[in-house]
Amino acid sequence: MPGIVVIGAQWGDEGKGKATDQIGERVDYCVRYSGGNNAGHTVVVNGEKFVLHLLPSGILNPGCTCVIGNGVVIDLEVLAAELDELDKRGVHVAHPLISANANIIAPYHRTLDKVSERFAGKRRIGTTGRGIGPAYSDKVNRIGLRMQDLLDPEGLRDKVEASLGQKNQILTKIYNRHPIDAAQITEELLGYADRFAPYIVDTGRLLNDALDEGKVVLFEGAQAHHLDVDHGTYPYVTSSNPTAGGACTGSGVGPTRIDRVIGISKAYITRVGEGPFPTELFDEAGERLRQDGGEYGATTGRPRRCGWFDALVVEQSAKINGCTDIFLTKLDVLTGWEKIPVCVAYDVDGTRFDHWPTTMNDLSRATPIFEYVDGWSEDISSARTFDELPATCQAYVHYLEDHVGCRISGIGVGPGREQTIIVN
Ligand code: 2SA
Ligand code: GDP
Ligand code: MG
Repeated sequence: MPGIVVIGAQWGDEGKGKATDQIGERVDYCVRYSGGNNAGHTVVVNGEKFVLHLLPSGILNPGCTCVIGNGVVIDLEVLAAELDELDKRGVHVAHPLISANANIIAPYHRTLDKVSERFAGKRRIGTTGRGIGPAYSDKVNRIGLRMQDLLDPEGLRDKVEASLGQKNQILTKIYNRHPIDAAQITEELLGYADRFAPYIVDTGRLLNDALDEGKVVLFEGAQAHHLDVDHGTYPYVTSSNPTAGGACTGSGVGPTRIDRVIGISKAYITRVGEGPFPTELFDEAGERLRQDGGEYGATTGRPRRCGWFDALVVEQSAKINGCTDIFLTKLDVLTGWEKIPVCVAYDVDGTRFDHWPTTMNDLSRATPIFEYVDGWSEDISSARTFDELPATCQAYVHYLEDHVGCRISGIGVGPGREQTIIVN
């Protein structure tokens, strides 16, 4: 009864979409368990690129049933548009099943996200502006709207009114905005009720039954360990739990059902949005990584901040998530560097840290201590076995493995589904 979790081991965009799609060929269910359409998960099939925001990345595999779990926040307009877009492109997919308990991102959540970021000035988080934080705040504050509310129009009207009462005070008195009309919002949301109603189910029961029957279930993380609201670089984090434990709370399966946790990590590192990033490059080396890796946000198009591989970042993720193995992606992007720096420790005001610092205060002052590993010049994008990689490239992989304390079981050498090496 295998349950497999895929998580981002850095600050996101490690290639979780590609890994999920690739593993998805062999799984029965693919489940999103956290985040919302802040995610941008890219899948390239036969040279055709798909960027998924709310749909699980297994959606392009015909035998795979897709599920949007209770831990996800759903923008109905975005979900509908994403399905329509696939249809328009001639890709006919089975509709995902949606948890009755998943919360809804209402239009006012988007508004609040954008205005609060604008007013935050230098304290801004650099959010995607998709309404994620305000939707999760309402969930925790117990004034959220849930998918099951679409099945009860009167109840929904009531909940929208209750939620908006307080927000309109904030919008008008603090942000100097017009109040939002509850009736209009309710009608807008109910416009999606008929379309989604047949797919709103108890996904927790469904997944547990599937596991009981011996089906393979893949839980697809969004964002990453270091963006987790509990474990990440708070407050520069997202508002959910993308870590492996979030797969349980965000989908309704117990920890005893998880057999494998795969951490996805780039062969270097990127971050989008604000927050500490010890190995960030501000020179032409960073620009070269950005260009070679195509490092622009898959949702917002923002340029991603780029830096060298940071072993402390990935070692911490591997430990806290109980990773069984790591997929190392974008190794092809590092082709052509004579020496590749790897951060193996931090210096914080003269003190050496061999592991992730306990406090954000220390982390924000950390400077990287690098070791330099030999690079390679050969094009590796058509390699399909570990043995086909140049010797120095193999040595780089083993070097990272040693420093993060976790086996590397897969390697990405290009964006295509087939551009993957499984390491035996
Ligand atoms: P939010 O919108 O409230 O979740 O933002 C809070 C922080 O989380 C970061 N975040 C992300 N980081 C990397 N990738 C994400 N998805 C997109 C992508 C990002 C994009 O695939 O490229 O297109 O800009 C993602 N989603 C959220 C965000 O930058 C904030 O630091
Ligand atoms: P995710 O959010 O973790 O799914 O990652 P994104 O889709 O936001 O960003 C990863 C980018 O890298 C996408 O453009 C992928 O197509 C691409 N990608 C994934 N794996 C590889 C790889 O091994 N090599 C290269 N060159 N690109 C890759
Ligand atoms: Mg992404």
